[in-house]
Amino acid sequence: MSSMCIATYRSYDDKADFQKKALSIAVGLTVGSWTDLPEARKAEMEKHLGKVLSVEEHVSPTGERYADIRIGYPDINFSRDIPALLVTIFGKLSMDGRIKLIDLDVSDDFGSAFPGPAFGMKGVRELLGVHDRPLLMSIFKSVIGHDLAGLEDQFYKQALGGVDLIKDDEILFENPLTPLEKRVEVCMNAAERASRETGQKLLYAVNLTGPTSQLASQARKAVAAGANALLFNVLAYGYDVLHELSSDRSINVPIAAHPALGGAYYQSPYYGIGASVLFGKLMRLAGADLVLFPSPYGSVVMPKEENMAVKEVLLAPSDKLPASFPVPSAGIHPGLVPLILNDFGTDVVVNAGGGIHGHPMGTAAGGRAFRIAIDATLSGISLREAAAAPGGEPLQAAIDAWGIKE
Ligand code: 1AE
Repeated sequence: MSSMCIATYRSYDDKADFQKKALSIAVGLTVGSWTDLPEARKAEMEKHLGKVLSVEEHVSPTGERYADIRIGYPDINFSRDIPALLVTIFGKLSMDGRIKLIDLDVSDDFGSAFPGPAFGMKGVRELLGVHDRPLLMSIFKSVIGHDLAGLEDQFYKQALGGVDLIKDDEILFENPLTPLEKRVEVCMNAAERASRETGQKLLYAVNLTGPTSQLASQARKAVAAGANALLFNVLAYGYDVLHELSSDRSINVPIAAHPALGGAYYQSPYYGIGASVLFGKLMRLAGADLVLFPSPYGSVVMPKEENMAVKEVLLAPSDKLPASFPVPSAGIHPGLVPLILNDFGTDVVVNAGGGIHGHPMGTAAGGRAFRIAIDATLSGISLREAAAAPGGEPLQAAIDAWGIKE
């Protein structure tokens, strides 16, 4: 059999003949029509024809009929780029009734066009010199309308708390008060000052924004100004843009993929693209070094099963693609650290904005509270015990503010 990419769909339908439906997808998204073709033409077209690999029918706990349908798409039908693949397997079909793309396996041949993350989890750890614990990321909050001095001050306070990475808020775009290169300069300056105090290295993921045609040159400007990481709103631009940026050797810094717009794709059980494909397979294939997505515990919630599926995909051992760092995010506070570490182990970036800046003792104490919570959890010590120990005040204040989720 020729090399194929395999898409798995979940189709809900009260009455459909799912075998027939599967066949119509396999034919309709490849050769268009089959039974009407003369025999000689069929022989020529066979190599382009999609294959129904399996159809598993089920009834949901609420009594709804659905089927999981696997279709193989011959690689010969599309070029080696993610837009071509997505349009083939889920272009028109995505609008054709209750059907969701829940899994995707690309062939070795298709995958060979994608080196994946340039740094990946291992490379990010190497840049920071941290190999044995989860990383901590802090998010700028209150960025719009602030000037450079305001951002520098915010950055310094975050860095003093012992965070490993600081990312721009995803809603900070090019603006006259804090233009990209100036922002990088002042923030990297603050990073250096804080480093002298903490002894820690730090990555600053500056938000890469603007028209697609200018992204690569903006990224190069950011790197030339000293940026050592980028944040990128991947779904607003498309996976192919991430792929272009991550495989551009002149943009030699890790890229953190922000999940903005993701809810429009993955949240419905009936429509869209499953979280493990959206934030997992496609982000890793396209080269995201770190991938942000909601956790099961914070303010924006993703069901635990989906969350763990994203994790598995990002971290799955592979001799072809480096692992991407999972970054469960949104509404994270120190009282959630044991749950997150229980789910992810040490291969995770704990990421918080409000949970750091909103700390009752201030931003730097917010970072410290997280670091104490992470160290305690790794040592098997409860948060309450760690908070009561000498130096545990920042954690105690965080627990008083936000509690501990069991
Ligand atoms: C899912 C993305 C989370 C994010 O980007 C963000 O800004 C979170 O902020 P907090 O931690 O909820 O304040």
